[in-house]
Amino acid sequence: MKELFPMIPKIDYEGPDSDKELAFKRYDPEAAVDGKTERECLRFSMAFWHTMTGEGKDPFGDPSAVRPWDGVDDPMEAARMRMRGLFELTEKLSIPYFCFHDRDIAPQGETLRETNRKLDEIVALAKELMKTSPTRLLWGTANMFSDPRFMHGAATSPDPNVFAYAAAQVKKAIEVTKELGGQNYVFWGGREGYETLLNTDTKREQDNLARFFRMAVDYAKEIGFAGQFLLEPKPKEPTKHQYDFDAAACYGFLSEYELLPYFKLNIETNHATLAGHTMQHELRFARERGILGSVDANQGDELLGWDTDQFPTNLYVSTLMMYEILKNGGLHSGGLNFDAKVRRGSFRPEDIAAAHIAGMDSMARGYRAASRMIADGALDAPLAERYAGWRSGIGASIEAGEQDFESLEAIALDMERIALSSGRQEFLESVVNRYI
Ligand code: XUL
Ligand code: CO
Repeated sequence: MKELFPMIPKIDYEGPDSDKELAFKRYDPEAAVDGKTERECLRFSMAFWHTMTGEGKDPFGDPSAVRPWDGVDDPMEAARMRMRGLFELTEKLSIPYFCFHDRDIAPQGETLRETNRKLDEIVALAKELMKTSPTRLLWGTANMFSDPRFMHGAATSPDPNVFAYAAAQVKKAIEVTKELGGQNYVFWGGREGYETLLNTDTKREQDNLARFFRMAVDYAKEIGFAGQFLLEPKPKEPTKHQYDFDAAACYGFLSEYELLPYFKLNIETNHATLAGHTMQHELRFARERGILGSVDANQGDELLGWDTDQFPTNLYVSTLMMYEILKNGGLHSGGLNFDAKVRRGSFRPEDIAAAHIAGMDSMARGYRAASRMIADGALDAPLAERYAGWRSGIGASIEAGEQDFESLEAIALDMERIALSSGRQEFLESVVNRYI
């Protein structure tokens, strides 16, 4: 088949000294680590919406991206080209997975029935391409935020007809995710949130959201979809307040509605920072509760307060991310999905490759630094030392449940001044720097 991106070659690993734009400097897909290849360990994924459907538009500017389907009038032909382009680029870049929303890969029709028909046609093409390609589906999802019908939310809409439409859409999206062997299914809360409390019944909306998730869980069981359901936290944008604010809010919601056994989280770096957290905080919170499922790897801009979805190039962040992921025993069915878009000025097709290379190199470098940090116990030893008091004496007795306020008062009343110990934050930061 004719190449759509002849200007992008198969990307080779050339090592840290390479100055070539289109070459890996750190990510070595075939390198062996713990009996696996780096490709298998890192489980990178390309986001269809940014890389294939994105056009380089912004609120002030028209499409800027130069793509092989420019000028193709038939939306279905453009959709076919995009799907072929996805397989071509993932293979050239040694990216084993991709992710999509239903509406990224195929255009809408007049009715949902017609929309589903178009979707089926593109899904069949993807399935055909998978026969000769190593590229697999990490997760599928439904876009329930672009169409005006979802302006007040989908599962949290005040209009039950919208709830019904959303249910039908997710039903179909789960079916096609299963059809393509998707390993997970993602719910990002689109417009599930509110603009003003003056017109919003927040309790009813969240009850309905839980009801919706319950129906999805039941349907997956009914059709034998064994993929992992993932909830993707985000605090704001597009709504002022998104219900799935951060990992802790998602955990509270899933616990309250007894959905915890069926869901893990898909945590995104830019969403973490929008919530006022570090990515490491979000990953740690999820990991400690056994719900770290997958990652949308990107980054925001320190100076901008919105979801800029840039490719992840910050090595400090990638190292601490990989630290939490490795401590989680990996991401299991999840992966590192580049929910990231090239800047508007990076309009060339080559920029797509360069951006993914930059992201993969950063994550691979973080992965290696974190692996060595863990192997050396570089942070474990100081941590164990800091909490040593809990392993014997009064600490062990408290943790064993043997103490109460009265017994502790008896110990404290005549206690000598407590000897303080340093948190050694700056030293520990220098330890991390040493490994990067
Ligand atoms: C939006 C976002 C989505 C989800 C999938 O901020 O991150 O692209 O990842 O719907
Ligand atoms: Co995302």
